[in-house]
Amino acid sequence: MDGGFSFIHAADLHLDSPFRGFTRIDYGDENTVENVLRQLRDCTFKALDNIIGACIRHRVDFLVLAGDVYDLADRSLRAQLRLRDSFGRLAEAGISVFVAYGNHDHDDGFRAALAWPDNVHFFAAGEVEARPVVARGREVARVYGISYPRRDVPDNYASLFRREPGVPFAVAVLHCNVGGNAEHANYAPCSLDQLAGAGFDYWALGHVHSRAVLRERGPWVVYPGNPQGRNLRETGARGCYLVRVSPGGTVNLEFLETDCVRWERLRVPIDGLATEQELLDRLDKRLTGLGRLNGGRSLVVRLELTGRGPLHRRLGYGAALEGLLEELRNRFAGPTGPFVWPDCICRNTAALVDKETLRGSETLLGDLLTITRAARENGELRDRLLEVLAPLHDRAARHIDLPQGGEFDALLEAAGDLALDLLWEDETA
Ligand SMILES: [Mn+2]
Repeated sequence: MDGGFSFIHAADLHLDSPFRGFTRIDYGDENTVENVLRQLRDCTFKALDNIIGACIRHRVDFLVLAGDVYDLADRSLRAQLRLRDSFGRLAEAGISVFVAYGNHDHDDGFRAALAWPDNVHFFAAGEVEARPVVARGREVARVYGISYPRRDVPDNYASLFRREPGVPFAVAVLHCNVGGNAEHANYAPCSLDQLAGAGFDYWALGHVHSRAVLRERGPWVVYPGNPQGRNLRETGARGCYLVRVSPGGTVNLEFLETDCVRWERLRVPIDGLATEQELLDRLDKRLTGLGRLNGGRSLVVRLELTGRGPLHRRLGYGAALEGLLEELRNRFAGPTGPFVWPDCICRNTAALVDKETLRGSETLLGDLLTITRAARENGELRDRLLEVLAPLHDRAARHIDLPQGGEFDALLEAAGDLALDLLWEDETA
């Protein structure tokens, strides 16, 4: 890039993650299970390979890793050796590497004594360091960063960053929680306003595993997310950002997918299906479609059956769900190659109930349906319900609003259905 430059921003590699959540492997051919487990064991490393490959292919000037490179502070030797070899490939290509450690790989943990190539800089713990990036004979950028000295960092590390005069483009590398994201530990807390006003051009963040561009330009504030999902909370495409900076300083971001095994959730309704064969056909179609959508990548899929129909009761007999699971695994995974692996099937279905006929009947269920309807249509009863709910709501007011109008109707309907399904199971079991 004449006059401009580029870099790749990644974070939260969690190399050598153990995949503890993945335990449901009890149905499936032994060699197939081994193939699935092997790919899961290797996928954080494969994602690293993909990042390195992208650096070389796009001829970037440097790579930034913003914390949690390793999964544990006691870094596995395997992970350290793989990382060193990967950085060696970048050294041969003349690409610099800047690494800041986060809460998972803080400075207090075990570290093997290895010789790292000269192109790599690990930021010191507890203080901000600055390193120039020189390309084609001049400094194109300066990279600032800080590592965690221990796991818990309650300090506002962002306040330690100071841009020096005369820096052409300033990148700040920090593992932190911006704006008190409740899904992640509140380490190195800071606010978006604070980052926006600190005088840098690009905040290369880590810690939050879902990618998010918190701010575009003036400055860019970016979480790339983790390059490889590790459990069902980390679904969908994962990767890193390729950041191109034009000679005039204009920044352009491109998301690059780097994950090898992808996690997905799939909801399949049983409505309108009468037989197990029809359900299998529907599941086959949906899983085939999902595999195609994800470019033939290996997938771990949590299947959820929803809706109403006669299959609800049939699937409750014996080990019907286990049988389905085994059949699907045999169809979609083998001893080699990419797989689509349903890790379990949740049955959140309900029986088909003819509500109108039931409502007219002199039964407990009939009464329940009559009361549910009255709660929606009778103003007095409705007000009384809202009164009863008010003190409950006071306690949760910070988290939810009191339901209004149509929302309240929908809740009443859902509550009535839930009560009906629970009683219906009891009565017909
Ligand atoms: Mn992390």
